[in-house]
Amino acid sequence: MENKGKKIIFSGIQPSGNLHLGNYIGAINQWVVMQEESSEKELIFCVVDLHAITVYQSSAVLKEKILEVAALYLACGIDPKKSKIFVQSENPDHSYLAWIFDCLTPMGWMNRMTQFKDKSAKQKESTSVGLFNYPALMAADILLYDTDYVPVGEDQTQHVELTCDIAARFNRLYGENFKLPKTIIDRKAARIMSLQNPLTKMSKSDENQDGVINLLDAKDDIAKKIKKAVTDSGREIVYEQDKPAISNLLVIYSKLSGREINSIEEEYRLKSYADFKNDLAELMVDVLSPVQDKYREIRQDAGYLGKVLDEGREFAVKKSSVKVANVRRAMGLGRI
Ligand code: ATP
Ligand code: LTN
Repeated sequence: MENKGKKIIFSGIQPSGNLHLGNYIGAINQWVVMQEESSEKELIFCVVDLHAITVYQSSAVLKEKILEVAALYLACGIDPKKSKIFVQSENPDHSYLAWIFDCLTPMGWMNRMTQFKDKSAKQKESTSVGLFNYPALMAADILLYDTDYVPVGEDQTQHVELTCDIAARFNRLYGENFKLPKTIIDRKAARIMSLQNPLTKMSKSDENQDGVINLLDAKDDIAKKIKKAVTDSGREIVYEQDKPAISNLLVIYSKLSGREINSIEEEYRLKSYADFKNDLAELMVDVLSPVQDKYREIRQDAGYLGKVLDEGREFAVKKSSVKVANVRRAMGLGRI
């Protein structure tokens, strides 16, 4: 399909736990940068609660986390005057189109998804069919809005590629209805690693929370987690392939300060790990404190958050209902 007019950007995060520094650096920060660039675009950010329930969530916690994630989008700099925010399950078109994609996607394509392999290994016998089909719902999220760009961390690139395969298959079988999206990745920030195991990514569902800096962590906890962060053998503060722990800390420092890694290496050439960690903890608190203050302000104003999410839902439903009607017509579904 031809790209006409505004470019459309779509992304989402699951309300399945605490948002952390990996989500911030790898995803939300990119969204804010795109939002502030001058070119004409439509930005849509979703709280993907239907994705979250692919593993069990207690209803009381889920309800709270949906509002927490939405408020954190705003606190991190997503501006409702420039971007739309909505909750996925409030627009039924997502699950409708996901079912259609389930019917269109060969099992073999889904079988290749590495995230399913990783997550199902942790779930064991309680793995749900929904966790397996998860990428079809993600494809629906993206394709409903004629998305051009999907800004995500590296772990999601395979899902966006599958989205393109599903779109192309639909277009071949039923006519051109879907635009093929592109992933947008900030290569240097795409994979922030656990502070306790720099070979695995920082993740909401990590059992060892010492390795995860949450956006709402208290100052003291941030300092403790940085202090405890594992380091590599040797004493140099340098970015090198065989030094994954200190390299990860340097990437985090660079992303939070906006400084190049080599200028940070130069500053700490004659200093110790302890000096570096103290300064990193201070920098992190400086960046996260204003986000936390703004978050508290927004959470106290339920009316404001509700209004932002209502407007987002109205916008989303208006747009997606046209797409779903076209899809039904193309497929011969119902009496449309
Ligand atoms: P879970 O552990 O439940 O899978 P998660 O921490 O991986 O959660 P998601 O909701 O799956 O978080 O991810 C939201 C966004 O944040 C996605 O774009 C994802 O690529 C990005 N992201 C998640 N973790 C990292 C990370 N460690 N580094 C960079 N980006 C990340
Ligand atoms: N699968 C993504 C979350 C997600 C998403 C999307 C991201 C669901 N739908 C659409 C971008 C676009 C994840 O981060 N785990």
